[in-house]
Amino acid sequence: MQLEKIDKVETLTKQEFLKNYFKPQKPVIIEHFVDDWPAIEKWNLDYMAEVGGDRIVPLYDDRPVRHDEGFNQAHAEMKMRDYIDLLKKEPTRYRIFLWNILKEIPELQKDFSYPDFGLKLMKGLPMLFFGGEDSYTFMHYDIDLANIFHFHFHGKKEVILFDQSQNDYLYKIPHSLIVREDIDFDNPDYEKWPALKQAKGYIGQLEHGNVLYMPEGYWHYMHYLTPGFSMSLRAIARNPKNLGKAVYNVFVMRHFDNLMRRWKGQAWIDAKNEKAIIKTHEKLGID
Ligand SMILES: O=C(O)CCC(=O)C(=O)O
Ligand SMILES: [Fe+2]
Repeated sequence: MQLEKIDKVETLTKQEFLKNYFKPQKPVIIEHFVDDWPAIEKWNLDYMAEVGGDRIVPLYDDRPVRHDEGFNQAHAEMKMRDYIDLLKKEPTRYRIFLWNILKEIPELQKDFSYPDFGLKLMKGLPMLFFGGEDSYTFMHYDIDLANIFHFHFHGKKEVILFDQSQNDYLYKIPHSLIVREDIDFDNPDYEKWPALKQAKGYIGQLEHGNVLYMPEGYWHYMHYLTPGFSMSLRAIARNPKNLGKAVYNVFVMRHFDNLMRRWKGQAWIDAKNEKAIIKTHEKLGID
């Protein structure tokens, strides 16, 4: 993989953001865009345990997708307080993924506002993500191919990104939003995954209070270097091609895949995993 460092800036104006990053669809990390948010002072793991301690949270580990589990179905549950104790005590694979904070802990709304990047942010959809030391979120892109603003809190997280033009090199699983789950993006085995050598992407590290802009449909892999959590805000895809893909994913792909899982069972998942390799190697003339 050829990974270029994601641009990191202290801050920038809306005009600079639109011209240098949104228009060319290029990622950027802004270190101090939301320094006026109360969240910058307040949000850490202890505070989350204080305000959300009794909530039951859905947890995900890194087990491979199985046919008998629904789309994004959780693997375990725990009280938020117990989960945060676990995060602080030891490395854990358990992550919280796509948790709607406005719905779950409405008082957290007071701690942030919707910043002006010159794009219309979707209100009511701020999602929270938590991870333990050394846990990672599998390489994927979001179903709606949105522009994502990803705010990080508490610890450090490393991100690897690819745009949609890299799909041929990533061992993408057909009818899904993921790539082969046995690829270790921190240390890829090029003997096994030779196409990855040709993939061109980005890498960067997020620290407390930083915001990462991920352009439309960007693939993202996130490795929590320490326990921590993040919030994503999103703006709908503007590129008609991406919007078309989003509509297809939401209304066709997801249902088709669920149907096939029910009909063919694990054989469907296994066949897709195999196809990911065959198709990638075929396209690139690798045997
Ligand atoms: O930070 C994570 O664990 C995943 C974030 C993510 O997938 C997103 O913001 O869309
Ligand atoms: Fe995502």
